[in-house]
Amino acid sequence: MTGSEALYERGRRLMPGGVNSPVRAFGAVGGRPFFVSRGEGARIWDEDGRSYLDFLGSWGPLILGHAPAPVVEAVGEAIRRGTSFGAPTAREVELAELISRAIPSVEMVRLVSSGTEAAMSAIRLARGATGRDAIIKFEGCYHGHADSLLVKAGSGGATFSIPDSLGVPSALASLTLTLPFNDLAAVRRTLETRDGKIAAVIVEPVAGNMGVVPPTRGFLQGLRDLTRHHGALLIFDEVITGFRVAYGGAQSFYGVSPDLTCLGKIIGGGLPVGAYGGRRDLMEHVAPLGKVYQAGTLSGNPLTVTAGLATLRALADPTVYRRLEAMGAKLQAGVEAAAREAGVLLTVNRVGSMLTPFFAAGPVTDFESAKRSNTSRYAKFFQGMLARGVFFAPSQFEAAFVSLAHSEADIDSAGAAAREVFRAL
Ligand code: KE4
Repeated sequence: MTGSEALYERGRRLMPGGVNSPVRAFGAVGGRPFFVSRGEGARIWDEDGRSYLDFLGSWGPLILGHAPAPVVEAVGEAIRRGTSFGAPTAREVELAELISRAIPSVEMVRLVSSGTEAAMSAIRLARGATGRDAIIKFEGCYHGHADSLLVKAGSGGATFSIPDSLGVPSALASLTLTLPFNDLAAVRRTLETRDGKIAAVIVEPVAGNMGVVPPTRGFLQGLRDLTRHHGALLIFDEVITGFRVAYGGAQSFYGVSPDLTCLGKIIGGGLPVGAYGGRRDLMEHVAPLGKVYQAGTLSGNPLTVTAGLATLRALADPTVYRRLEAMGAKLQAGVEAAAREAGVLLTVNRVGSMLTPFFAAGPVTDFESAKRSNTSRYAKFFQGMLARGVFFAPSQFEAAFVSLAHSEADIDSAGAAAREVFRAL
């Protein structure tokens, strides 16, 4: 057995599916996962010495690529001073100041250790601050695995949700209303019929978890206006889009300010992180100031914060997002040209350096249209690209990411691989 195969056999005996997060098991694309030995720049190497151009980037955090010098040097220096203190440190203050300057709607912020914790805590805060229990989310949007958010649309026209996992009490799931993404009329109807009952609307301002689906014109501003009119809070889950689509996140890209924002991924530079923040009057409800409890042993961890600061400081250069846009557009053009040449039905949705090739006629504007994709063709695309040394997301309903470490030649290589793969589909 090879390196990855042997590790998989050992791992699956001790960890469910041999992985520590389900999507890594390649369930949606078939085959067995390879085990990574190292990453450098735009590439990763597996335990059998094969290398891949990496367009997953650890699901979003690695906007600078793997082991970027600023992060390696900063964390290498910080670790010699200790790994965790359970007491406040200067760099947590610096990161909070940087986030608030970059995202002005975040007047106060709490650092946590995952995007799940960020979204779960933002929901609890919204319920605590408004005294209301119900929340609205959108089909196809994912906000981590907290019980209230692991739900799916109920049957029939009812928008009350049902659990989307064993172990989620239906009583809790029914407090989450699930609506179609980009459907402002459904939001208006729900807020009107349940006026005074909705604590918050939580949304990925650019959906990444049904594949990339941008907001239609007016959708985000409509959510802003409707929630304000009905006394519900607007929560932008920017765990993916924060510092990805713009230095100020999707809220600066689209010019719509939420009441609360969830962050993660990029702000930790690849180390475990999450954050939630927003209006000061809301955040002052959070313990120890207020009565909404949330805590964490490793929240604001010194190494995470050091990696995050090094990453965000590198992104402060305004030319960065022009380069990410240009490279994202180049990858989209390469994949689209390959599909056209081979007569393969493909719709690529992209915002900046996050994109998804849907094997569907399109347009893909919500989860229903995303689900019309030919997922077995996506699986063949994924495996074909992998065999040619190009690593895309192991699911049709995820995003691919371009980093600052990707060169034009890397993007051309991906396009060439796509041409071969599409011809063989
Ligand atoms: P984490 O708990 O995985 O750090 O963050 C949860 C989360 C919250 N909000 C959004 C918009 C997210 O995309 C995520 C996590 N994203 C998934 C994949 N898109 C992480 C990959 C995984 O689950 O292993």
